[in-house]
Amino acid sequence: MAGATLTRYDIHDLNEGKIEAFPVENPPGWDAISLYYAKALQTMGWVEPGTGTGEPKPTPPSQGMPAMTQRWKYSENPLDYFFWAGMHWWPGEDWQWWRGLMPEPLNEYWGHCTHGAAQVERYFLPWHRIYIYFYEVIVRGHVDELGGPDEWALPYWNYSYQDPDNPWPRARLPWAFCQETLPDGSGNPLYVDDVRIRGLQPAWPSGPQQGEPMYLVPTTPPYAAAYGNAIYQDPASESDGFNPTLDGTPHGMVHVDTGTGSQAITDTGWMFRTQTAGFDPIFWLHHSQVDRLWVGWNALGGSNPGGSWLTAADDDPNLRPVRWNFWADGDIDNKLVVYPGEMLDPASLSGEHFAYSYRYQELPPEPHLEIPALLGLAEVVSRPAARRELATDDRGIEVHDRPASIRIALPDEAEARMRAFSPDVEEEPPRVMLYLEDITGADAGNYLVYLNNTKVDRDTGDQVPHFVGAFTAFGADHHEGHEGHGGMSASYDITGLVAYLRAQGEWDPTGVDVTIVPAAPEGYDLVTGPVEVGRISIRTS
Ligand SMILES: [Cu+2]
Repeated sequence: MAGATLTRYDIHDLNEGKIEAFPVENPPGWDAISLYYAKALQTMGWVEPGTGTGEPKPTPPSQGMPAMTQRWKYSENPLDYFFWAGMHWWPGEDWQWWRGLMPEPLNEYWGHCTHGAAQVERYFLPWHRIYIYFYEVIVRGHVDELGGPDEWALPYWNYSYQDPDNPWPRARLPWAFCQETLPDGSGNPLYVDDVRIRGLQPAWPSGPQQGEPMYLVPTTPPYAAAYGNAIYQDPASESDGFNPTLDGTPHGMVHVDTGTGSQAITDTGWMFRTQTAGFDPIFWLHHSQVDRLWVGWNALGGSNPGGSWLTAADDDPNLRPVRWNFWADGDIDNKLVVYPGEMLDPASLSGEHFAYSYRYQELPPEPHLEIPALLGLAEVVSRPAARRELATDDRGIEVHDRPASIRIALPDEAEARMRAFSPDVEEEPPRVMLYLEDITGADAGNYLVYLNNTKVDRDTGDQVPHFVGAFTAFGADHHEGHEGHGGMSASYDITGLVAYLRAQGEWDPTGVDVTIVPAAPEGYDLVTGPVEVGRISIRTS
């Protein structure tokens, strides 16, 4: 395969027989890519439900979550699934009550995913790219031994698929993840019917919608916010980086919804926590999609940063270690050290580490940014960064299961700085950004943000013009307590919204109402914990 370029396919298209190279007899059904993925996992230490020994048993006392060893054989061998899932995060690393249960010595290759604090956050996209690439290499080895397709590559779960007639049709689990058995009658490792492991099920198992198909909630899959992000804008570091907004939306949002059934049906699905996410086999298709969104963002002009940190990064003593160790052959002694700078263009990988390059079946379309278009504003992407502080509120706001609002006072100078928004002023309006910082909450979920509308509820979604965007607390527990970082942050370009509110007479020059609502449907008890946003600020260019 040296020099070859593999294609990563949309798994829904594969299951529906739309990819000719991998025909399906009675669509939706088993195509060779999905089937051999499932077969490979059977050989990578999958444990038939109900037959696991649960040894060792790192079951946390309060979560009610089944031990990972009930589904995956514990293994420190890079040919096995448990090893790769543990590389993302091994719960023993920071959960003291699990640590004692870990065989000694703690495996040094586990627990290195990158989410959260700025210095780690900049590695979020590249670390996961390298991680799933070498996982794909290992799975390809198993597929080859099983006599599967030579062109096997990791599919992607295209939950962000856009179809105006059928919104988010792929925001359901892929068909192959909804089948209890493979065609030969053996168990399907992709299928998980235990809501304590995976909250998103083929159908609602209980509650008012019991039996109906389960989808990610509509505000979870969109990627428009991430595509509007020109550079890294974490105010804590102010350094350029890779598209950090992708980490939150849709990446973290999808983790929360998949783990918790949109925060409604379980409290402990594996995808909900970074510590356990890698143990759900949907994880890899989710990250294949995130990687595809990165490729698509680059294709639309989003630029990657440069700098020596891309080829020299390794353990930083001040942070949870970021490591670049991977394996291509299952031999623990044949460690490959691959840095982010070596994989910035996955379509042309070269050098001894890479057996092949890869591409995606297709890239996502350019998203539609409605409000700026409506107002005829210039494309916000090319605008200068908004770093001049206009208003900051450090009181903090805690959001439980109901909407919560806070009023941010605007200074007298606000009106002068906003004057260009008036219809009779010719100059271009400033770019206006809303920052939410110090977002904490170890078991918190997804939230939606609105400006100047305190009447919204959990069913409002993005259906009012006051909708700003979403944020997730996924990963927030990762770096609570790290020096200088009280939590995660989210930022939104509200230039168009401010213009809209002024045009509608809904802009008050003395203050702005920020309302935060859990992104979970009404009618269900919210299973995620409260979130706290410690600091809210508005900045202009
Ligand atoms: Cu992830």
